[in-house]
Amino acid sequence: MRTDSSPQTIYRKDYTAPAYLVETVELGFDLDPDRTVVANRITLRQNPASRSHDIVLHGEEIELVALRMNGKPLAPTEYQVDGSTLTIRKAPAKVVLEIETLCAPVQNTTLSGLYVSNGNFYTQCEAEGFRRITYFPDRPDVMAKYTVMLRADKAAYPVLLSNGNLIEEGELGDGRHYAKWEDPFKKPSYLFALVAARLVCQEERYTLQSGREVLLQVWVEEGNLDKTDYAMQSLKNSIRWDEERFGLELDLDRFMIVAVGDFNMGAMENKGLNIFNTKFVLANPRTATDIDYAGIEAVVGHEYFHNWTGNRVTCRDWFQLSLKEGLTVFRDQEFSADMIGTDSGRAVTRIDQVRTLRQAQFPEDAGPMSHPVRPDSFVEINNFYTVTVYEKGAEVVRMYQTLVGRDGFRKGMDLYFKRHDGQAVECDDFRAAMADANGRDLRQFERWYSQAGTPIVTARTRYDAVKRHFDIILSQRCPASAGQADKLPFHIPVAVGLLSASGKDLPLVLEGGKHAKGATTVVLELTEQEQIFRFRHVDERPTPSILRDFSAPVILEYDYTDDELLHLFSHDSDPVNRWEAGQRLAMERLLKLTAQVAAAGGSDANLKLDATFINAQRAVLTDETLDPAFRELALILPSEIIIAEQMDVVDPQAIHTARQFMRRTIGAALKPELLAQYHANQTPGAYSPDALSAGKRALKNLCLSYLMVAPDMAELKLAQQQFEKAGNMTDRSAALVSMIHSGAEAGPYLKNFYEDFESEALVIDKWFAMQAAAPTTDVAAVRKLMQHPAFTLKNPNRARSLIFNFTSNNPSQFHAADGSAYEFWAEFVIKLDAINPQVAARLARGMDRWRRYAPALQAKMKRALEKVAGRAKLSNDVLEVVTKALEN
Ligand code: B3K
Ligand code: ZN
Repeated sequence: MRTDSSPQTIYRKDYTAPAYLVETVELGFDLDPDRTVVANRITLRQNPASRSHDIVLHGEEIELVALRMNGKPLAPTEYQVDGSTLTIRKAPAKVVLEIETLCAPVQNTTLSGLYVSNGNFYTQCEAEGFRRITYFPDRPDVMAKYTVMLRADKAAYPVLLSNGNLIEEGELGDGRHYAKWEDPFKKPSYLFALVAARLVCQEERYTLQSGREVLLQVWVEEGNLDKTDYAMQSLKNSIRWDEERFGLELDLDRFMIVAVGDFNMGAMENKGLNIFNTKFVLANPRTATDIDYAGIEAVVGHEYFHNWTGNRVTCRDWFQLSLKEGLTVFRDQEFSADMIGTDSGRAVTRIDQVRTLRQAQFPEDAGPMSHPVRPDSFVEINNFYTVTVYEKGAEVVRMYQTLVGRDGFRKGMDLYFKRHDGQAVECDDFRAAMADANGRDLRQFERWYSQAGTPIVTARTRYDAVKRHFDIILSQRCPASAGQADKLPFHIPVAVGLLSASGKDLPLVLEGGKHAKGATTVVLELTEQEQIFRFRHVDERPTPSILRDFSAPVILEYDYTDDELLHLFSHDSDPVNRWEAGQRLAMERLLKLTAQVAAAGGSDANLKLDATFINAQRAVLTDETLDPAFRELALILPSEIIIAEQMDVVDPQAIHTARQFMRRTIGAALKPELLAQYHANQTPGAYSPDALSAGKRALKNLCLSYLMVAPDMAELKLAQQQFEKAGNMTDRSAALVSMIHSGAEAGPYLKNFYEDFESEALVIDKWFAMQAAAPTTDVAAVRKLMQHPAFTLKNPNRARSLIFNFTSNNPSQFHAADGSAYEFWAEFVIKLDAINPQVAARLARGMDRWRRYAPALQAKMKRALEKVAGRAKLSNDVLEVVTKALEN
């Protein structure tokens, strides 16, 4: 909680090297929920790179019991405590500090530091949680070797885990026992972890490609051992993949994953002891959907890949967060794509990434919390674990690969590790490794790290039939963002292909280009404000396919005609652009329909959808040469949030009405085809989460949702039967969602679902989430759901399932004209802030785009923001978000 009046802003430019480096850390824990004693013995030595002799330690919400330097107790006059820092001035060059502190894990509802979940102890230290455990120079550029002694009651906490290797364990008498762990690798404090719990594990000995054997464990609460197979399989796949793709081997003899039900985010890459939200570990066909399975694979991979990108090479300071996160997201994306293995499967993962960017990152880049991939300042670092740092950061890493090729990228990675293994470095060091390993000048590329905002690339084309030239003229601009009025040109790779009238790719001859003969996609490098690219020997006016595979995180403007888009939608060999053409066709129409609804006072009575569009949808739906997964993506209309981003003044109800009209019209017009595909894409037999089966289920369930927009008796029956007969959670929950969304009486089915899964927390989260996001659920209904005995604000998954799904995924209800949902938002930001500031700050972000709404809504949103901002007791986390939202 804020104690002083104004929160402090930290600037990247103010970085100074630590005055002291830590060599070894010995931690002793006497674990007790109410009163845990932490003994910490650190050896420090003055850092020759610094001139200061002041030892600066961080500590928060802990009670200092004893402090000794080089064996002698320090009197309170020999050090200063100021807020959360403890300073020992003019210390000797070599120092041993012995620090004893107390904390109360059971009272720690922030889930940062040492806390209790369902009676067990867990830690979360990134970014600055270690200081809630003991006094320490809690900054990522201080890397040290750790030895950890854990002592606890044996009956209550039979399992004692920490980083690295178990070197000793035994009994202490009076029912207590101990375990001593040693991590052979130097690490920053944010990677420290301990678990003391009643847990069971699935374990396996696994042989690395080098022949070395390692022990893999997945730890869960009793009763969940039937849900660990997929996480274990994903872990083994990750280990293998990193060996094969990047030559990176697991450096430990033991690697553990622990699942915990109360967790602020997805998972945490603590060295050798990854701690996971149960959501990204536990799965069996009965309880988990295809999306859950894919999430487990991605997050297990992500945390495992951090072992090299993040742990072995870490960040110098938190401004460099994307150095590890952007790179590791890119790695997990590539891993998931390689696991599917087919080109079309890879494209489906790419399309999903583009959707995430548009749904969440582009709005962030255009809103009050906009920041560069490498931010220049922050108040609370936890607010900067964002889609910009993660997903846009991954796009930036992907662009290196696009520019230097896959082999070149590997060379860059190799050089990066050769130079920086064991170090804490900057984003610039990664860029330098990529440049040097490939003999490329990547200086201008730095602007992707320093400039915020989504660049807009505008394309124009001209064809000279006589000279047989086709020119693509690309220009770029980037809108002003918070604190950055003018932007310099970015280095943008724009992958391009040209389609003939018959829909075939033309072989390309780019003037001055160095591409292979006969290439049908080339990467244009846009580095100036405007550039002309000329293709020669072009026999007919082609249809350009620009930004293939979404080669850069930009908004592409090109005046496509409907005919060109239809041509691309049926022929583009690049699946991402093929999908994109469909999205453009839909978006144009959705925007027009939305305007018509608004003009008609909200009515959809006179709306029309052209046959051309419906026929194009029909063609994709029934094209058996296309993967079901691709067809599903091609048929999903842009979300209400993505539509909103295209409008100067957002009218959420009109958007919803227009989109629903479009879905209803497609559902009615394509009824026979939807039904046929529904039946053709069944997946009988044992459930398997593989991409082909998941794609079939996705397409089938999309068909069902279209049929259920305005269902007749037969369609209702279809959904009910699917619900009753489903052999897996994907089909069961899809059927239930389609019923809830149709407005049909879903009550008995909801009840049945709840009773079946009452003891499965993750499924009950789904139960809340599907109701919260239904356009038929208003704020009153959400408040009623909050009265349900299964609801609690204290568990982040539960709070997110109901509150966040309502405020973020139910725009037409969240923006109800009377502003009642905004009041609800303010109330729960405040309530959550008292429990868990990190979770509260995420909820606070829900009002970021308030300036884009009609004046009447804006005024109500502003009032809600001011209500939160005006609270006397507010965390820095929430304060930063609402202050920035209210700033001009
Ligand atoms: N590194 C952690 C995120 C920590 C968030 C701290 N507020 C998970 C990840 O990105 O792998
Ligand atoms: Zn990460």
